[in-house]
Amino acid sequence: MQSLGTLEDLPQSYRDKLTELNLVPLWPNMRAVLPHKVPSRKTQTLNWRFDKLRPLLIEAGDLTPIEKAERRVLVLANPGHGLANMQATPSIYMGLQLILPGETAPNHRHTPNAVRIIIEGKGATTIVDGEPCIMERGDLILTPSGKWHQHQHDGGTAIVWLDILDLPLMYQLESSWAIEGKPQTTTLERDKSFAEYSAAGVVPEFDFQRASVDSPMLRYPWTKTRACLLEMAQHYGDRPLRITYVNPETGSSLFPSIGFGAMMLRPGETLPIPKRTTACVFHIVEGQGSLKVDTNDSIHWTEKDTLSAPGYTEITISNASTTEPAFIITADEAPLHRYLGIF
Ligand code: GTQ
Repeated sequence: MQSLGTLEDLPQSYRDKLTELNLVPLWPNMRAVLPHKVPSRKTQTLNWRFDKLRPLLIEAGDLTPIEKAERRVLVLANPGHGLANMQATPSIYMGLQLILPGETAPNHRHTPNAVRIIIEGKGATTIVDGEPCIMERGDLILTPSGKWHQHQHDGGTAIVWLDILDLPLMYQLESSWAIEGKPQTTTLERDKSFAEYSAAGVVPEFDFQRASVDSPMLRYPWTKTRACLLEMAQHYGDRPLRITYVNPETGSSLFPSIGFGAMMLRPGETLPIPKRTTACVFHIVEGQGSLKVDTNDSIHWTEKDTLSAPGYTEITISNASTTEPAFIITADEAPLHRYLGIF
């Protein structure tokens, strides 16, 4: 690889004239933006341990009333991207949200797509365009771009969930904005997904119409995903037990930006994840084990932890238990990479 001229090679007077006209010479910066063969990555491998985080989130409940927060969230910020930029990966934002009994996170809508993964607590509902989605451990609740959503909590103890949004991408595109709305009234008794998409290939006889919308299913219950993985384990020999969350009408990813998946690690299993272009995040629903990225030291994880890893790496994920399976939900930027032709 040829070494290129530096900025210092150029006379100061010339550099000043370039700056004056908002011009920059490419060659001193060429290798920074087009590194040889492997991209530079800011995403660091990291575990946001729930046991460390939880007390601070609960403390936020004392320190900041919901009226002063709109959303009471501690953001899982990857230091590689700069903490203030609130990014877990180039396109993924993650945060832990707390709602106390009786509180409502008020109605709003925004351009970023969002998914919540419930971590603990019961009795909360996210109302999405009038559709109330009940929130239980491990469920994925979608609030797609532009849809009104408010969270209300009628349960007896605090509820905590993980928010995953394509906010950094929208922000970079100068397209991230929100508006606040009046409180929603529910137009249904419960979410439509319950009846319309609870079993593949079966729909209610009356009033069902194939949706033409991008996100016909707003709630993906964990109990179904977990049962599916356990069923696969019966028939898959030693093949990887991984599923992808899809739009049930089209088979495409939940969002054009972020793709979601889940995996089960058998007792004692070590799963190599083939090298891919996309950064990835992992949320541990059940179990304990370790994550190894390239030749770095393994990182230990346990239930309710959330981890990140950069793309273009060999990732190995191991279940430390020899008796219990582990269950993990993943999110990555694969749909976007595929669209761009770089996956
Ligand atoms: O619950 O609507 O973590 O709008 C960040 C922005 C959660 C939400 C976040 C949001 C929300």
